[in-house]
Amino acid sequence: MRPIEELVNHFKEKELALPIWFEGGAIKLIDQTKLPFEEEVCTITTISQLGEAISSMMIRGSGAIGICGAYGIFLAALNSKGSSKEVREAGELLKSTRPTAVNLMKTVDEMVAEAVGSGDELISRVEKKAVEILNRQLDFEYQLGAYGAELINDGDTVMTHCHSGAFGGAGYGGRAISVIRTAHEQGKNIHVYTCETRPYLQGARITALELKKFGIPHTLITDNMSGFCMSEGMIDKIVVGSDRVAANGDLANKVGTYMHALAAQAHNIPFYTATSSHTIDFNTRSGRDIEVEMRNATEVTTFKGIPTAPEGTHALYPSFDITPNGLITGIITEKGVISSPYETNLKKVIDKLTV
Ligand code: RI2
Repeated sequence: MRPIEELVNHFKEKELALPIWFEGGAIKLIDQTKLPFEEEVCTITTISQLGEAISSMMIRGSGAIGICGAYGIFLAALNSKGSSKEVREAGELLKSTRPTAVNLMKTVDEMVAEAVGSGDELISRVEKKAVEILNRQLDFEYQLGAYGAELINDGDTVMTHCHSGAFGGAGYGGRAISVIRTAHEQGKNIHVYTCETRPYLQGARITALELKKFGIPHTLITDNMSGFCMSEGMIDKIVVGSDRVAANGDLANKVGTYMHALAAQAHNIPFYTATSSHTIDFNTRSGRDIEVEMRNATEVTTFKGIPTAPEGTHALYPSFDITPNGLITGIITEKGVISSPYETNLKKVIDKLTV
């Protein structure tokens, strides 16, 4: 059995909610557009299929699409019988699928850097790196979950946005749900308000599914209810995921995050992002330098193909927004919770272990 298949079996024994894995010579992934009503497993045998799965958001979540980079480059090495040229080409295709989450770019670059030599030697090097990255991503979730859980008190109501969870990461809880799940597993009595997150509904369809699976009490709200809930004193803390953290601490995350952060500041509610060193990008100076993915606006004017606006209505779909660092109370990482001034404090903590 290949090392990567041994790792997958080990992950499955840990009962992780894997969004993607390697089995029988192919990549398998859960089609997240079908959740929560179907857990359809798709078999991916080519890089173009994987690229389409990422672009169409069959698999999504910055941690999970980062992991696609690991599995994808390994698949390319296998399919090309160890051709460094074809592996490099596969890397460029994967990096072109979605521009905002930095994990994908970083992971692909790490994997392609191992694709030296040729044939079985190249395949073996690439597979070894994939195993290292997959283990690292899961360790991040346990570690950041533990640091973040220290911020959560017994009895807290925690709001989150989008889905920053197991299916969006390495299988324990992604970023935000790793914090929430760890606090719950420590016996803290917490309640989660999850925003539905239009138009893809990551919150209603996937976060609610995971919180139910983990036995964590939760309430679903629409995105435009967050201000009401905060003004009524229903929310004690907010924890969201992250697609890219700039060198100055500005945060790119699902659209709507910025709005929640503004309301949180108005109501003196602590606002945290859960991330990892792998999502902090020192090559991006500030949020102004982060490319926000603009997705097909038909996802706004229809739901599951049913029109929700008059024919021909013009719509807009920025998939992310930028929350300025001044609205962020703390950045939860696998090495602790980093506070402002982020420009200096991020480098102090992360420089030593930037991956
Ligand atoms: P982790 C999602 O974007 C959201 O922005 C969410 O916060 C993040 O990625 C989850 O990833 P999309 O891929 O923070 O659903 O859990 O568009 O890594």
